[in-house]
Amino acid sequence: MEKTLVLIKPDATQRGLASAILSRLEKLGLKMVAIKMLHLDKQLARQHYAVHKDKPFFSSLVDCISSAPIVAAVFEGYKAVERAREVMGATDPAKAEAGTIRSDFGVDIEHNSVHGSDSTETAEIEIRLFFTENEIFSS
Ligand code: IDP
Ligand code: MG
Repeated sequence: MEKTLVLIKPDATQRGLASAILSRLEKLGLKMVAIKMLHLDKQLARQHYAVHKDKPFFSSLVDCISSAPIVAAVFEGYKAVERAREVMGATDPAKAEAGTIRSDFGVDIEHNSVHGSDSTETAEIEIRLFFTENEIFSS
């Protein structure tokens, strides 16, 4: 079954939005098969966002995601990657469709409340960064 990594970013955990965001993903019919709260160190933050290492916002992004605890979760289901990103909305909350997580909860393009893997290949790599095999309760 297809899996995707979801991160609830510091801006959202700090405003008490974690359960509301998890609930939106569950309402899609996606099944939560792993979850943990953790405070990312800069090294793991840099690894997770390695694809953006040459972007001007990279160091600010790393600071941001490691500024407070996050919730990491794995969701599983039909087209999990695409459907999770759909309900998250566009990267910039100002451009995200109404009713999406980022439109409703995001603050700005950097503090946009959630991360979702962008392909099944990326999902596999990202899930391995955050979870061991026996932390995933996949059917
Ligand atoms: P995504 O999260 O929608 O996949 P990406 O382009 O992969 O978007 O960017 C990763 C994260 O980097 C975004 O979620 C956002 O937090 C941050 N980001 C993206 N573009 C900008 C920008 O132009 N300025 C500041 N932060 C940005
Ligand atoms: Mg991305």
